[in-house]
Amino acid sequence: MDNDHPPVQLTVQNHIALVVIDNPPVNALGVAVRRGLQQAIEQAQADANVHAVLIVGKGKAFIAGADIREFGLPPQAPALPDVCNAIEACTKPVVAAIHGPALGGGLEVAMSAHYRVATASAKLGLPEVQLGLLPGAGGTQRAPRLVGAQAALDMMLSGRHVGAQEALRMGLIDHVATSDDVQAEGMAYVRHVLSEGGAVRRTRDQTEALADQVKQQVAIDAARADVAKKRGLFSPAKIVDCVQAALDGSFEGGLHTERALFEQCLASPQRAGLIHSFFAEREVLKAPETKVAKPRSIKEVGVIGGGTMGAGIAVAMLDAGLQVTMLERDETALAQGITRVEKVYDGLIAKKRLTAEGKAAIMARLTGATDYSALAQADLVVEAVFEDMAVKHAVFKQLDAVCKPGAVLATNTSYLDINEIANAIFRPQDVIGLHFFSPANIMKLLEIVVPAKVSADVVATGFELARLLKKVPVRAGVCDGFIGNRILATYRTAADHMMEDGASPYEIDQMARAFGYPMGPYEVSDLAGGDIGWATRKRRAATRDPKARYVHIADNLCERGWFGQKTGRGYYLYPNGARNGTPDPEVLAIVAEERAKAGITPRSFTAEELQRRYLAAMINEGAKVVEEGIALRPLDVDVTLVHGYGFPRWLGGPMKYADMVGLPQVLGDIHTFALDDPLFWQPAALLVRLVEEGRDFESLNKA
Ligand code: T1G
Repeated sequence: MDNDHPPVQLTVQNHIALVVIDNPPVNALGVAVRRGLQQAIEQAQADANVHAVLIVGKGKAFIAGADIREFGLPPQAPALPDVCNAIEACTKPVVAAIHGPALGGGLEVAMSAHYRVATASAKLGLPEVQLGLLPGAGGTQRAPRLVGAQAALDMMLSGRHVGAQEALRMGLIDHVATSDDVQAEGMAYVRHVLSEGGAVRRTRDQTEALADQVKQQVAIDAARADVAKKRGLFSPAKIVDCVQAALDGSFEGGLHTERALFEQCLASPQRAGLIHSFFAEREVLKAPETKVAKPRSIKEVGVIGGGTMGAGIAVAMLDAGLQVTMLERDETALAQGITRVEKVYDGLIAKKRLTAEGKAAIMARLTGATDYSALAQADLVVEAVFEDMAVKHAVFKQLDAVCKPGAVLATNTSYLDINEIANAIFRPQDVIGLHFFSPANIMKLLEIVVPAKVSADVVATGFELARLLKKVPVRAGVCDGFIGNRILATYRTAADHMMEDGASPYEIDQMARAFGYPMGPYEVSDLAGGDIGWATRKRRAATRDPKARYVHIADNLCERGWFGQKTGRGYYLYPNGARNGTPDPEVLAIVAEERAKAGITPRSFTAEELQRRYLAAMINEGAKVVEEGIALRPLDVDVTLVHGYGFPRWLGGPMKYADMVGLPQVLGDIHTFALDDPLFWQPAALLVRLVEEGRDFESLNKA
């Protein structure tokens, strides 16, 4: 912070102390801002010429919250709770005028003021729970006193943003401004307060919203029961405890409880994981090409293929407001593709999340075609046709002939060599991989696969498309499986090895769920369809290392047509189309049979060993993917596994998790496991080097 640009400026105008927070880009409450705020309040308090105080934020936000980068570092005074208490203790009325985000500590500052006014652009919220934390500057005590336990718990447990009108209705603010001039509106409201006598209305003294103790307790009990149902996160239950303290005890007592529980959340690995995810999800947007090239315009897009993937991609494009042409080989297939799109919107209508008119307006932007000439004006075309190189070549040959110059030509292939596709046409510079995940209109991850000859502005266009589609983009290099599927293949193989060595598929799935995955690898296989992995194994058979261990169990099930949910059985039984599978004794007999064929005497595994092997394989392959430049940084692997493969976001991703466990331990595990399979457990050179140098994966994220 340079001195001639202090992050908090105080001027006095007509007896009103104007406190402007100016800490770009979002007025985060770093230590300099906290000091500046505290000094401003002290100065206003001491100045007899000052009759009232107005706090506003400069730029696009009131205050976005505490400076998230400070967490995990030694705390620096003044602590935010003390700043908030000082604001509240001012003997002159303090008004907070809010525009844009007032989040976390930002809203806590506003709630410690005596009055709040907001413009239409205001976004008020207490999203600390999304960082593994809780409002730690009085928010858990002041919010219930303003809006009651129910509304306060809803805000704190969801982290959602509340607009100005809803905030007014809740009692969170006192007035909605009629213009966007937040400073003028704030000044007008201060004059209104002074004209009404200028009372100092301390939030800690508000009791009305908590008056009906029975009703408040019912809300707290309901929230506690709801939190108990949701596994995984640590801080929600602590938030409920804080609101209980607000109901039961004194304000100071409640602050004491809040501080103690905030410290517990701060110390939790979930805070480290979630904050890592917060920044990683922003870092992945900054691919090198996006810094040197502007994206091409995207208004009209073409989707080739109306199957599950093609229809899902078409819905994602339609949801982004784009004009979409779906191309299929004939009218029958086209009709089926359009029906798949319609079914998605009919489902939303059934859930009352879309009206029939809304659906009609969306479908009006979808055009069907069976002739490539319909794509002549498309700005971008993505193909989602059969995963066969000859088919891809035929599609791109047509696109090369028909599409306008500068059209971006994308493939959704999940493993084929995109360089080979690009080199087969006359404009390889326009070819890129856009790897969507099924269901493509739901899954957030979009791997943007960068072939050798693609131009930088086409890569930038891929990132722009991700922004339009509200996807999480990760830049990936070309290899079999790019980032996610390549790592998945490795940790799935590790699971198969453990299954053949003595663990049941059900124990392995249970381990993954206990770690925080929504499903284990065999449940995932049954959901996606075992035939997909089977096709991959058959494809790779010719090039598979004959010395590599190969487990036949999955093939054995597939040869019986046991693909999973879609065939009524896979690793689990799904009687009468049940969604939740039940373990199948016949599968266990097949596993035993395959063990015998392989000459293996089964042994038992502890849940901990299952987890360490599963994660060591994932981390080791992730290190290889970074080492080879397929992923730019370890954080790109983290974002991929979190947003495409169910890795628990509160642990930050496999590479962040490895840093938290300690790379020496991970490498030690790999060396131990290599004793019985040196080929599969070859340690990544990058991992070995980092351990030798005493560094971690995070050190590569910063580079
Ligand atoms: N601290 C530090 N940096 C932040 C930040 C924060 N709170 N919020 C945003 N940034 C950075 C972000 O990394 C990015 O940096 C740039 O600002 C623009 O962000 C004690 C404990 C405010 C809605 O959780 O939700 O208060 O990439 O790309 O899309 O009780 O940022 O440019 O280098 O997201 O316009 C609670 C988090 C903190 C709000 C703006 N507050 N931020 O969205 O821009 S904990 C939050 C957001 C706390 C107290 C507790 C969003 C936004 P770079 P952006 P945006």
